[in-house]
Amino acid sequence: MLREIPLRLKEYFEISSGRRQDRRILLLTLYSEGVEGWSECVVGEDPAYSYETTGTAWHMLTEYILPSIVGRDAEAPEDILAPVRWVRGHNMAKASVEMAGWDLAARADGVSLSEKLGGDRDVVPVGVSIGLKATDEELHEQVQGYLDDGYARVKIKIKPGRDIEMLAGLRERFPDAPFMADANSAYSLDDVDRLEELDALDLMMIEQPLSYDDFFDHARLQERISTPVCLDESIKSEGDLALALEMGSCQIVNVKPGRVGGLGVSLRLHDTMRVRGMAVWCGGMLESGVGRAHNVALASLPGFTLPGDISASRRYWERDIVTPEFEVEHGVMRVPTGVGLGVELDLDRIRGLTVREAAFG
Ligand code: OSB
Ligand code: MG
Repeated sequence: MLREIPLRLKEYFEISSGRRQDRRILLLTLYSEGVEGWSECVVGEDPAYSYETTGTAWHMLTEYILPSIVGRDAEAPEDILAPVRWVRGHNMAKASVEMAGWDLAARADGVSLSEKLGGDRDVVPVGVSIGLKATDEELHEQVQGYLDDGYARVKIKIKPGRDIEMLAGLRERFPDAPFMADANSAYSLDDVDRLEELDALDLMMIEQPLSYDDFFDHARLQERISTPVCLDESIKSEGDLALALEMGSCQIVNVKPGRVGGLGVSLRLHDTMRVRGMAVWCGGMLESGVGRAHNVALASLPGFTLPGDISASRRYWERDIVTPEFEVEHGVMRVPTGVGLGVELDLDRIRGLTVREAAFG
C-alpha cells in the first residue's frame, strides 16, 4: 500500500537551490505472510536535490515497480527489486521498496532493523542541519539553541553570497563548536579561491561544493583545500564511490539509503569505506519518523563514526507520526531495540492525513 500524507515542517528549510516547508511524504507498506514492512520514500517535492520528485516516485512506484513485485517471492530484501533492475535510475522510488523489505525481514526474524543490518551500537552520534537564514543573528540564535540541545555537530547550508563571511562570523562567536558546511552544488571550480578560504574556518568538512556529478572537479578542488570534501549528491551507486575514491574526489561520504537505491547498497558503501579507514555518516532528507527509523538503524553500523543528519522529531515536526518520537540527548540518539523499525506508527493519524493511496495485489 502506497500513501501520500502532507506534513508541514515547523519552519521552512532552505538550501542553495530553494526553500521547502510543506512536505509530501510517501509511505509504503509491504505485506507478506502476515508480516508488514514500512518505509518512507525520501523524494523531495521538486527536482532540485535529485531529478526524482514526489510526482515521479508516485508514477514509478504505481506504474512500474509495485505492479512488478507483488505476489513474487524474494529470498532477501534486495531481491525484491530483481524484476525492476531494467528500470534506469529512480533510486529513491526503488529504495523505498527495498527498505520496506528490510523492515519486513527484520520483523519476520523477530529482530530490530539495526540488528538485521549488522548494527553494533545502541546509541548513535547525531548532528543537525540548519538551512539558510535571512540574517546572521537568526543563524547564531539557532546554532546556540541546537548546541544547547546537545547536538554533536552543526551543519550550515551555504551558497555564494552567504558563505565565508557568514561562517567566519559564526566561528568567531562559537570558537570551538563542531561545524561543517553544505553547499548542495552551488559552486564551480571558478570559485576555488573563495573555497580556499574555508580552510581557515576549522570545518569538519565541506559537503558537495560542486556539481552533483562532477567527480573530476571535486578531485581538483580537494587538491587545493585541506578541508575534507564530503560527497552527497554525487554518490548514487557503488560505481560512483569507486570512481570518487580512484580520483580522490572526497575523503568522506554522506550515505543516504534513498539516494543510493537502498540499504543493501548502503551497507556495501559502508564496507568499502571502512576497509580504507574512511569515515561515513548517515544523511537526512527531512524524513518523518518512518524514514528516520531506517536512518538510525543504518547509522548503528560501526563505520558510521561521524554524527549523522538524524535529528530529533521535534526539530522537524509539531508531532511526528511515530511513537515514541526520536529524541537527542548529549549528542546521541537511542537506536530502537523493538522488532523491525522499533517504533509504533500512529495509524489513525496516518489514515486521517492520507490524501491519496494505491493498493496492489
Ligand atoms: O543536502 O543533506 C542535504 C535536506 C533535504 C535535501 C538535501 C539535504 C538536506 C539536509 C537536511 O541537509 C538533513 C535532515 O535534517 O534531514
Ligand atoms: Mg547534502
